[in-house]
Amino acid sequence: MLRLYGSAKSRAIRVLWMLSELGIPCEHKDWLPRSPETRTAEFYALNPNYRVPVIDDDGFVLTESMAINLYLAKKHRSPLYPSDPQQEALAWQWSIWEIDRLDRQIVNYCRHTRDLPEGERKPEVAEAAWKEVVASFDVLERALTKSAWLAGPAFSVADLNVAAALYRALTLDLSKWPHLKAWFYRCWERPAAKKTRAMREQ
Ligand SMILES: N[C@@H](CCC(=O)N[C@@H](CS)C(=O)NCC(=O)O)C(=O)O
Repeated sequence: MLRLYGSAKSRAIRVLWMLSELGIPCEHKDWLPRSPETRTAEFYALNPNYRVPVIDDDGFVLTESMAINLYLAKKHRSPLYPSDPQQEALAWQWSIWEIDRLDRQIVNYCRHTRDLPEGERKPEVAEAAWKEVVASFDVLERALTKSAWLAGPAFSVADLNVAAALYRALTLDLSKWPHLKAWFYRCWERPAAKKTRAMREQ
């Protein structure tokens, strides 16, 4: 059976959402980032970066949330994985783009405005991060003005990967980006997304 390492309170939420879309059971190692379980020699053997999520698919070990979701959707011949090569490439493009342009930026913004204890927050980090988040939201707004979904005519792994990575944006005011906002809530209204969100917020 597929084993997933990583709590819903981590980037593993992306993989949990995908597994729920695919209806695949998994043995869930519900471990928090930096927890003692992720600091063992056994975990190092799985991921020498000491990070979650990691999957072990009958001996095939894979790290990186975006790669894991692309792999799972493709392996299980899901309609979420575009069959058209150009739409497939767009799914890779948006997944890689998110990691580069938004992944840490949105975390840094939220950490330094509300998640960290007040004394540890650095306004200059929040400000720099927000500038990058705004630029990336503008990019998404532009793309979603032209098309309802990121990679083809329907919801796909591209939408899941980007929307899931933007979990923290559920508490942000997105009204400056109406197409992004509508797309984002369409994604998070999916039953699999709601189920996964509940795992994180329980
Ligand atoms: N690019 C990686 C990032 C993984 C990552 O940074 N995971 C965090 C939790 S969300 C972690 O395990 N951090 C542990 C640490 O900082 O030592 C992915 O998308 O899977």
